[in-house]
Amino acid sequence: MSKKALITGITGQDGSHLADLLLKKGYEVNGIIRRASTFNTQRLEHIYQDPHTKNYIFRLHYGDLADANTIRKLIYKIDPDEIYNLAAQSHVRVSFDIPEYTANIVAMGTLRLLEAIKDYEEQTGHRVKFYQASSSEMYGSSPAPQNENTSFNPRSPYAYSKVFAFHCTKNYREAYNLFAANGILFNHEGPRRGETFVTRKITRGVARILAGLDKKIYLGNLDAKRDWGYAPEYVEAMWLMLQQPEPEDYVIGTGEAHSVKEFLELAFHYVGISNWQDYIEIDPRYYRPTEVDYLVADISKAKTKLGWQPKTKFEELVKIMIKHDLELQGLKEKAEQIKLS
Ligand code: NAP
Ligand code: F7E
Repeated sequence: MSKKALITGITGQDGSHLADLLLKKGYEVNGIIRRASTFNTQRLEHIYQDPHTKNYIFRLHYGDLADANTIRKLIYKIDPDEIYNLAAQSHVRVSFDIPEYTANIVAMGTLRLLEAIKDYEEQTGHRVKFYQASSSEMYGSSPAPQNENTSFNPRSPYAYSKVFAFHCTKNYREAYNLFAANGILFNHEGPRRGETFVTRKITRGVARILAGLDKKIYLGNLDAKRDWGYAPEYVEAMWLMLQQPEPEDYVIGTGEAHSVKEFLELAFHYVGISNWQDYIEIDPRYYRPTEVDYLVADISKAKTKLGWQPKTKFEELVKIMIKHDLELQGLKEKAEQIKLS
């Protein structure tokens, strides 16, 4: 019998990569999707299965983390071995505009899931492993490098909601013996990254400028430093956390930090433009009321205990993303000039 996984947030960047990974490992993959007025499964098109397919192993179910009743019913219906909670209003800047909604999904949504799992385990005796998508944003203003012992100083509604969810996960592990692990992931990116996060906004913007569609990219704070890794490698770490004998919390990152400005310079450099300043305008609307200046991971624990380490370096990540966005704009020749290692 193949293992069954349930992924919340399966239509997102990480959810789609995790679905790829678990299908390759032979899992039956179940995902929760929200009802939308247009298709929202673009990142899943390559693995989508019609429900009438024989041996249907990729199953999508309607649900929402705001809806405890449906979540509970889905857990009973699917009977999963592993649950990965990746669903979130995940945009930090937007969380200042919609704090209550962000907390409802990110904080309370996690609590709803954990309560449903606890109840399900008590009723059925079936042990379910739970992964919580915690975030480096929880560290906020704590000095870098950050590891599992660094204190949290959240600087946004998104971050304090993730801190709540982190502690819920830990408490359900300690109080009710749930197999519940937090992955504290630093920024991870790639061609499937949402278009309004800064890395993708830059690579997409550069490609659109070259295609003659835009003249400028409007950005906020260029001085912030982040530890940027490659998303497909990070979902491997999520899976590894649930294969350990005991549930624990792990920091995942690259151990290297770069500023937004460095990302910009490199993205323009790969398409042969050195006067990148001419194409950038600072728009204060992208500033955050409280910013996180400097995040960089200390991944000693993940290296030792999970045997995990990142493979894709910063320069390669920028190349992968810019190449992809050039291809999307039909700039085939330009894309071919960028050679990946
Ligand atoms: P993402 O691309 O923004 O995907 C978020 C997912 O959550 C989407 O599938 C979205 O569905 C779903 N979702 C949003 N609100 C929901 C709700 N009310 N009920 C059910 N589903 C809902 O995020 P990501 O980059 O893949 O990140 C995955 C998780 O890791 C998130 O929890 C994020 O906060 C966390 N995280 C991300 C990073 C990173 O660098 N990427 C780092 C640390 C932690 P729609 O497609 O319908 O919008
Ligand atoms: O911002 C600056 C911005 O929105 C990175 C999420 O996945 O990673 C992500 O959160 C930096 C910030 O990512 C623009 O001020 C400048 O300093 O790409 P971002 P994030 O806030 O780090 C963490 C780990 C998560 O958990 C989150 O879910 O870039 N910045 N100009 C800008 N950022 C955006 N979005 N847009 C700009 O125009």
